[in-house]
Amino acid sequence: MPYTDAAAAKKLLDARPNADAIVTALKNLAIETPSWGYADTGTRFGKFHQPACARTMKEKLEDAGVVHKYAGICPTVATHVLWDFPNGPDATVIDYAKKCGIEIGAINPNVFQDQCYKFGSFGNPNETSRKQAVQHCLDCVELGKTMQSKYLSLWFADGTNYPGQDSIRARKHRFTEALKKVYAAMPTSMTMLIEYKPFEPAFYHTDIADWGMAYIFAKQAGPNAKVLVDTGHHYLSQNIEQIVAWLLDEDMLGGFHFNDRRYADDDLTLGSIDPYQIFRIFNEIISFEQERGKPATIAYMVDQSHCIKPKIEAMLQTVDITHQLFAKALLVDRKALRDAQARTDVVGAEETLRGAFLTDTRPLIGYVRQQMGLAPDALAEYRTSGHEARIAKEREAQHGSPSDAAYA
Ligand code: AFD
Ligand code: MN
Ligand code: MN
Repeated sequence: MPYTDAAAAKKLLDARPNADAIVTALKNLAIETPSWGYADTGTRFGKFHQPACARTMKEKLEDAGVVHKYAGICPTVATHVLWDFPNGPDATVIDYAKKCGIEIGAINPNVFQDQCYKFGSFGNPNETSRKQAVQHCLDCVELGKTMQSKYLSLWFADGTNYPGQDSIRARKHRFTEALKKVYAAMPTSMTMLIEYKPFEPAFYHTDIADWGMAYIFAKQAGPNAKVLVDTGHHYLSQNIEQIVAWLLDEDMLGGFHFNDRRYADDDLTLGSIDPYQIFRIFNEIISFEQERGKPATIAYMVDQSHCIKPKIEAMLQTVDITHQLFAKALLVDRKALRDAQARTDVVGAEETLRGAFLTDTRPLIGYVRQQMGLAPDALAEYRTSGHEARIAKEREAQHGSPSDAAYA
């Protein structure tokens, strides 16, 4: 059992002069899970029900609390305003979250579902739609204050589907104006995260399509606006760790939405397709932090909502692989890497990096988790708990199973 292999964990740590720092970093890693990752979802062609899924905000908070109970490193839950607070701010959510052992994290406005957003939100040529979108975001800032949230996390579906449909530059100017208005309403305790995405649902151009556009909008808005990197929001050939390195160096990396993809924004569980890429991202972060001598302020958040896996199990998988890959990046021998680079010893440098990636860090995760008073293997512990079957029975009895019509 890799997670309980104490000898392997000891061997790994004994070989590192910074063993204590590695263990501390692994204990302090905090990953925010998304409320929408616990509710029923599907594909663009239909929703698929899971009996154990969360139907209410309380159940989403309960599920996020269960993930934190088993994972131990997921103390906050990101909220999606229209889905989680359909009737506006609800201060009881804070207390219930605390009762579930977690706190409210990022506030995600929703300016992509109402009919008035058919041609966009901040970028819409129709002023009334733009005003509604700005007002919703201003309401979200107030909600964030009530929820004592540190982050206003903005993603826009805005763009066009056909050449000539609208002026790309006019839309850029509309975004600048709207973002500045929302930014001005934020308390200094809040950070605006601006998320980019190359395409979908817009298929000719997306108004915030890449990191450069998000960077410019953030710079225009103010010092508490940063870029949010969703790992699924890149073309297949893009070097994401290079983007991360630049944003870190410019102090413009606000956070991540973790998920994996084979083709597009598939929202698969992290590391299920390309774990090496996520390791390389963490390698850039850890080398930056070690060179600077202090941790960067980065919001590590999950953004997945696949309908094929049980929701809580999928979340525990993502959190566990994040912990493992983060540990691998912590194991990189930075001095040996720098020396090999300085000698242009390409193979030596690559083997130094790749050797850390190929190291099985499950024994180390198991050791750290036991130090935290947790079972060595969170997923195995959860899967044998019977929790999924229990809440499926309770929730179906309470809410019934939605008819297909409910998902039309
Ligand atoms: C969709 C978008 C984007 C956003 C998320 C939550 O592509 O990633 O962050 O929904 O609103 O996945
Ligand atoms: Mn996202
Ligand atoms: Mn996405």
